[in-house]
Amino acid sequence: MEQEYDAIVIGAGFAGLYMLHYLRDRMGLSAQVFEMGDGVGGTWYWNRYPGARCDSESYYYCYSFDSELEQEWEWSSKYPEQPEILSYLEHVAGRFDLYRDIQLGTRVVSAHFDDATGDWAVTTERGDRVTARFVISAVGCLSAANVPPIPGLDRFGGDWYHTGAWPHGGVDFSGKKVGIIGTGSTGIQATPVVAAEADHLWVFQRTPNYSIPARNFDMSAEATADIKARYDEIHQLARDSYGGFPYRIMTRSALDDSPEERRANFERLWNEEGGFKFIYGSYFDLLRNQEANDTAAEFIRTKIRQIVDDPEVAERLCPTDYPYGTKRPPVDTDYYATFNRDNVTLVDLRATPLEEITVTGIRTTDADYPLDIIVFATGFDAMTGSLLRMDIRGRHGLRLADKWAGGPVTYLGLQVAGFPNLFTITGPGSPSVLANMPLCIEQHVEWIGRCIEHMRVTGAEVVEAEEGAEDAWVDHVREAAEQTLFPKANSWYLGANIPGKKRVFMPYTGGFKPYADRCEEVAAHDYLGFRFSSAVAE
Ligand code: N01
Repeated sequence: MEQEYDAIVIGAGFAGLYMLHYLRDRMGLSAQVFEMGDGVGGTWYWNRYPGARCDSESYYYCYSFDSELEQEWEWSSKYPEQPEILSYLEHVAGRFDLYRDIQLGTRVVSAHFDDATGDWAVTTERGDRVTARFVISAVGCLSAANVPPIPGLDRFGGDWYHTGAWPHGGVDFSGKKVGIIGTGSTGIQATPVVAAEADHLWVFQRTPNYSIPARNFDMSAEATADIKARYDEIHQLARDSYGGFPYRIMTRSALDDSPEERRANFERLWNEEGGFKFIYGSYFDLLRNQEANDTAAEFIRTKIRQIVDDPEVAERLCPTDYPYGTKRPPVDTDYYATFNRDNVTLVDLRATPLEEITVTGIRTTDADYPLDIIVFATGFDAMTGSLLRMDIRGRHGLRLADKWAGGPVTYLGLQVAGFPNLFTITGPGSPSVLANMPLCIEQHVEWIGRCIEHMRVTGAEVVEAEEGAEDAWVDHVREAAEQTLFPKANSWYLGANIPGKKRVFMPYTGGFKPYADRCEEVAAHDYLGFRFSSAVAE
């Protein structure tokens, strides 16, 4: 007999843990989580590379759904390291007794909708076969590691690792010649830490990045108490914002200020605030107006030139061909200064492209670099990769991979037409990857939970996005992106990092608050754009 559940949740990271708690403990449904890793935590389970820490501030990069949890948990610093965030998620799993409904070490292979019964049949690599009324994907947006198809990797004689699948025992870099490929948020976090340990580090850079100093600090008892006393206000500020961050964006354009005022403002954000405030607590038009953006970009380039001693290296580290913030803005601790170390060399892959990996290291058009270890900080098949590596089939056997052959289409990032009762937490078409992820996850989990509750009350068994609503949302997502500078960069938001991936701007750029309002409006109008039916209606 196949086990039957009300819902299967795929993934036990931030999204899956809260979804399970919501369905089981608030709604009384039977739910089973399948998690690929041997522990909970999702992103924070896998990404154990040196220097891995959160780029969002701890006091809001956490759940807000339970005030007791919020009051009892203590963050050690502004930007906690990966082990601390993982232990927070493990604490949540224990505190809400979630482990008993999570099957670890279990990769979901397929999920097929049965037109006759209106149920989903889910199978796993371990041989589980279960059915459920709902399938809820909580697989994360950045979970499918991308190891680029560089010729020769199979014959490399040293060790190599992808940052998103880091060995649990860590990697000993001492005395080693190390190459890091990639200068995204991950490479930028890892570089200073690996450099401090390795004999020599070569950083293989294809595209320079605009990184802002983190200005990390330990949380004092007073600062923690102050935050805990103001949580309601903090959450409100975050919910009312563009990015879901509890920062006040300025109401002025960067072009409203004189050059002196602007410099003073950028200096304050760079020196005193650091991190995402440089963009989300700054002039409102940095992502919308090229001229305004140029002022921030030039300020950052000036900083790079000031920090890096060798002017030629500094110039190679300066991005010039895409606007600031249109690739996910990295946050660092001593990244640029690391290039002043004697044991660090920048290799500019634009000037001297990477040709192949050899038995002994990396070969570019210019030189052979002998290496003991290669670190791939080369990112992820973002937003769609982790969904499409499962065989998901909706009505009449429609494969999600076929439906998305031209790029992902969703209604509100929550559902795909033709895939009834399948929800995608932080799916493509939602603002999550441009915003504060835990807040976006909570908004989706609660919306999905209320939608299922609505079905219970009204007696509906199946909910499905209408094609017209999906088409209109896809158009809106595209138009919203076109009103910003985002499409000017070859980013993973566009799928540009994966050879052959259809270039479609995947996240919703309209902002967290307008998006969440839209979801509320849809729900208030009897879930406008969603069709409800009985299980065997079609
Ligand atoms: O990946 P990325 P990431 N040859 O795709 C380069 C989140 N995150 O892991 O720009 C040579 O951004 C690629 O070059 P290019 C965050 O949302 C969060 O760093 O494509 N180079 C780029 O430099 C982030 O955005 C935290 O030209 C190749 C790099 O590899 C997302 O994860 C911390 C290459 C990949 O950068 C992904 O970041 C860290 C090739 N063939 C990350 N292929 C938090 O703190 C790729 N590259 C929460």
